[in-house]
Amino acid sequence: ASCSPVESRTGEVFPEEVDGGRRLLGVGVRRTNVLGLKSIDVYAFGVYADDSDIKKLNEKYGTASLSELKDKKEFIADALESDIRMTVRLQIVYGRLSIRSVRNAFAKSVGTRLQKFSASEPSDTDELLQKFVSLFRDDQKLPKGSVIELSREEGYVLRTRIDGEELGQIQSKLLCKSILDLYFGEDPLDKNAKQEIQLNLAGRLKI
Ligand code: DAO
Ligand code: DAO
Ligand code: DAO
Repeated sequence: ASCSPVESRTGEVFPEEVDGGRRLLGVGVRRTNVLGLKSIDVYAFGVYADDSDIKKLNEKYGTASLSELKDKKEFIADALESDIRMTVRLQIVYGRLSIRSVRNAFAKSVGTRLQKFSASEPSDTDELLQKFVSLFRDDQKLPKGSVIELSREEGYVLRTRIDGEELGQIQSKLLCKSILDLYFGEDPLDKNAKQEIQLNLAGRLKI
C-alpha cells in the first residue's frame, strides 16, 4: 500500500520521508468544535515510521495476513508500545491559536491518555505533564504554516521541535505512547487517518 502525501481537507502537502528514513504512513486532520457551533481545522498531520524498526513486529505478526492486521487492535497496541522510531509532523492551518486553547486542548487530549495508560503502569503523570509543558514558553507563537514535530526516538525518548528548532527531550514510554495514541490509538483524532496508518504499517511488515 502506498500513501498520498496530500491531506485532502486542508490541501497540506507532507514530505514522503523525514528524519533519515522514516516514511509516511498516513495523513489526517485535527478538527475542533467551537461552542458546538462550528468546526475548524486546527492542523494537518502526517505520521512516519522507520522501516527497519517496524520489523520488530515481525516476530509476532510476520505470518499474519494484511486483512487480518488491518483491523487488529492488538497489532496497534503493540505498535504503540514498541521501541519503533516514529515522527508525527503537525502543520498548523488555523493561525489564531492562543496558548490558552492549546493548553486546554492538550490537557484534555494527552492528559486523559496519560491517566488511562498509567492505570496499568504506575507513574507520576502530573510530573510528566509539567515536564512537557515546561518545554514551551508562554509567548510561543504558532502562526499558520508552523510545523511541530513530535518524535519517538530510540529508548522511548520524546523529542519536540517547532519549525526545526529543538525544544527538548523527555525519556518516557508513557508520554510517547500517550501522544502517538492520539493519532492511531483506539479513539483517534481522525478515524480515516488511523485506518490508513494501520494498513500501511501492516503493509510494511511484509516487505
Ligand atoms: O482558539 O478559539 C480557539 C479554538 C482553538 C481550538 C484549540 C484546539 C487546539 C488543538 C491543539 C493544537 C496543538 C498544536
Ligand atoms: O495547564 O491546564 C494545564 C495543565 C497542563 C496542560 C499542558 C499543556 C501543554 C501544551 C503546551 C503549552 C504551551 C505553553
Ligand atoms: O491535538 O490535542 C492535540 C494535541 C496535540 C499535541 C501537540 C503538542 C505540542 C504543543 C506545542 C505548543 C506550543 C505552544
